[in-house]
Amino acid sequence: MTDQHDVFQPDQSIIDNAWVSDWKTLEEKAKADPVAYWEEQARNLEWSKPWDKVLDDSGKPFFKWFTGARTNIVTNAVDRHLNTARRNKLALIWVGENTDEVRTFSYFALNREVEQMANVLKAMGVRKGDVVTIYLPRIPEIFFAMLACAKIGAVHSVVFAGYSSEALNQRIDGSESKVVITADGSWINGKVFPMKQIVDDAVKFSPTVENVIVVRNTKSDVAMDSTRDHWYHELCKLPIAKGKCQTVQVDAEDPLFILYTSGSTGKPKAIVHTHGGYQVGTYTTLRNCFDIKEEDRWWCTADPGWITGHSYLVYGPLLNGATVFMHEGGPTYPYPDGWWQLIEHYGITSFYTAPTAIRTLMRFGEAWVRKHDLSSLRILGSVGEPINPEAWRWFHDVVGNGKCPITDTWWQTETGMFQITTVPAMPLKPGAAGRPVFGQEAAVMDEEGNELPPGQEGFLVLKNPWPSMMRTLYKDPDRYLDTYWKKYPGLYLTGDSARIDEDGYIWIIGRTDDVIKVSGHRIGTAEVESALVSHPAVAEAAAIGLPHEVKGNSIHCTVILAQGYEPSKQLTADLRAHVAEVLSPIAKPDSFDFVEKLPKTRSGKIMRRVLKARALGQDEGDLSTLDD
Ligand code: 6R9
Repeated sequence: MTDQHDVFQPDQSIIDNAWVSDWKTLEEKAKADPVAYWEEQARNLEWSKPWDKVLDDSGKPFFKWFTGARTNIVTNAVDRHLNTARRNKLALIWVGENTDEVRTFSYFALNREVEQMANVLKAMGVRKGDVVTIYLPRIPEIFFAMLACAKIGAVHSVVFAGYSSEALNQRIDGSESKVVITADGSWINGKVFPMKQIVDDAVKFSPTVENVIVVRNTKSDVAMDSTRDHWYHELCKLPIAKGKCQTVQVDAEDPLFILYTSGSTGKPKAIVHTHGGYQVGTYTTLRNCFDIKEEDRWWCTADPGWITGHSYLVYGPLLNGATVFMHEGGPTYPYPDGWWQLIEHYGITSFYTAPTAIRTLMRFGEAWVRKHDLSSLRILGSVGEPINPEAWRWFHDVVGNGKCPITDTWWQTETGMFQITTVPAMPLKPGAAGRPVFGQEAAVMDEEGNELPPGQEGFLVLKNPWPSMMRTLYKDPDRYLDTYWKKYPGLYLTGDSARIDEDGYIWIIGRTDDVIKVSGHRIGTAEVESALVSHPAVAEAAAIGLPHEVKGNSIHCTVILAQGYEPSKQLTADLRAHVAEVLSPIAKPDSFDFVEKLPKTRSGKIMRRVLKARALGQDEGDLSTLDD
């Protein structure tokens, strides 16, 4: 089957002004020698010692990049700008949920803040290689904290500010953090989310945490343990916080951060990324695919707690010397034109968001958008899940006024940078993610390991290593091998299904494993199930994703109740609240079925396919492996 969809051709002026105009030539060149391509890109950044080897694949699939080189991502994201006129341009514009609250930082000021936070961490005994857990909302301090860790060679582990205490506890313990950086609370639609209280519950049983740094944000009352907790603004007054702080030069392969993400089991995976390759990957892809220039005002709406926030809110734009815009609030509070108002007011040029946000805003109608002058926009972007053609067209026609290319970016926490996307000079197909990035090749495979021809759906794999690939799973190299490299030796298994069309454009269908994307958030069904069975009323539970008009997927749970419990509206509400409390409000199930029995194979595996068919009222298909 070929795809007879619309194709949007970019305007000649976009092609002429882009970093990458002749994309076909560059694609061919990078394909012929990916390692040489990446070496050329790496030369755009500073290294205090050059590499001996660009790619060391001797221990594959534990690939190493730029071995022997010394660098630090902060040298490139902050320090090098200080020696140029860029030192006085804005690095960060921050607007609170209450949009009267605005804080701005030039590169010079950003550096001062990062030095201060780094000095504090050093005074607390944080050393190279130590992991620091960061549990902060979308406020400037999350930039300072991440960059401060990187600056002194410590490893940050950012935990999304919506996770609950058990999930946070699991991530703190897994990384053995001695220091946690948090805030008193965060604003969500006018209400305070009690972050400090969640941290208190999370660290109660953490054997490793010695210090908790608390940023004052919502000014709410919080309990402070005088032996463990410190207000950040008080620490900043101390002599320990003052003075210069050198950026430590680290090995290119030294870890920069770990980031937990959901997989097929209840235990989240801690993805490891390094300084050298990650900076090359994020710098290059943002430059090519969003044509980012230093005069751009770049707004990525993702939370820094996810990979999109790491790569394309914090590191990528700063590496490119752009101005980053960050907003604490969501898309519809207090009115559904808050975001459009901000684009107009701050002259945003590049706007990168998620299909779920677009679909949410679309429902409020065009008038909210048309009220605002969005003519500063020159490029739009999408990430997190497939964008349906209808949402694509609305984004393109209404938000972009028909003149901005949309860069749909397919990638993962594991890949660190875009893998399948477009550059602005390429023709666009609404609903297709695009082509493998320069230096990458992708294929679609069948169960037996054969590459499938164009048009056929199968398992999406990536063929070439790339600089910002994860290096391993923290303290779990075997799981790294099993999850990503075992099914098709030599090929990276993405976990997604896709098809490739005749023109080489890739259409992503969705996850093939027990991971669901709900409003762009990655949630493991096993995490939801283990949260459910920790409730006394639940004997057994199975969670699946069902298509949802706005969220992309919704979470549907089939539950066997414990003896003595009956299904009721109240119980459903209790179970939803329970999942929100032990895992996260983002993982709240949308619907429940209460049953006596779950469909299982003879070996005891839940047949999710059958649950899905039942929930959707479809044919249950082949039931020969069902246990009875
Ligand atoms: C960046 C990010 C990764 C999974 C991935 C895929 C889905 C991400 C997408 C997309 C279609 C896109 N995904 N971007 N699907 N089109 N543009 O989202 O990372 O949270 O690790 O999720 O998200 O299923 O495998 P992460």
